[in-house]
Amino acid sequence: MRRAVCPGSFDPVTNGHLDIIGRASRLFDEVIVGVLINQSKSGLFTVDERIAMLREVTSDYDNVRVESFRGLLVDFCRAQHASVLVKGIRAVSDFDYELQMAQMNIGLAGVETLFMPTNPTYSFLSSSLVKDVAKWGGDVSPHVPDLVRRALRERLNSTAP
Ligand code: COD
Repeated sequence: MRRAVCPGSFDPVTNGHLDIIGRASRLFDEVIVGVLINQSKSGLFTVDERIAMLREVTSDYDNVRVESFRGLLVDFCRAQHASVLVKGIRAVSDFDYELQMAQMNIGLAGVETLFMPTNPTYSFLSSSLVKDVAKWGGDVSPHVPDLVRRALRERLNSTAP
């Protein structure tokens, strides 16, 4: 079985993430979305909340499941019997660091990284930008699923649409 991991913080999931997950699901038999538990960085949403949102918005994909992980990503891949990571690349600036991580991950455990160019519609999109726009009452509806837009509005107590 060809199995891939799409890792990230997903705080929260955006349409850019979803585009990569959906495209990966067409290339692999199974895709595991890995949500990092980062003890040194508290997010806007808890890991459980991020997972719940991800499960809801990927529920149409039969071959996608969502799990959390802590520690090294390659250990998570090993535990999931996945030998490929799928990462979205938005711009050249992403590539520098992603290349370093890819080389480290193949050296650590032979885990390959497949870079997928972002859909141009989402090339500027990040969870941080979305949170900032939502915080100040901007409209994030083109950038996140509706469930995430509502969760952002509630969490940030914003007057955004
Ligand atoms: N379009 C396309 N792809 C996108 C977009 C977009 N608009 N936005 C994000 N993405 C993709 C990127 O591929 C990104 O890698 C992924 O989605 C997740 O993005 P984020 O922002 O939610 O998550 P990050 O970048 O914070 O996640 C970083 C990891 C969790 C992958 C990384 O920190 C990690 O591997 N940590 C585990 C510890 C470890 O193994 N460290 C050693 C690494 S060598």
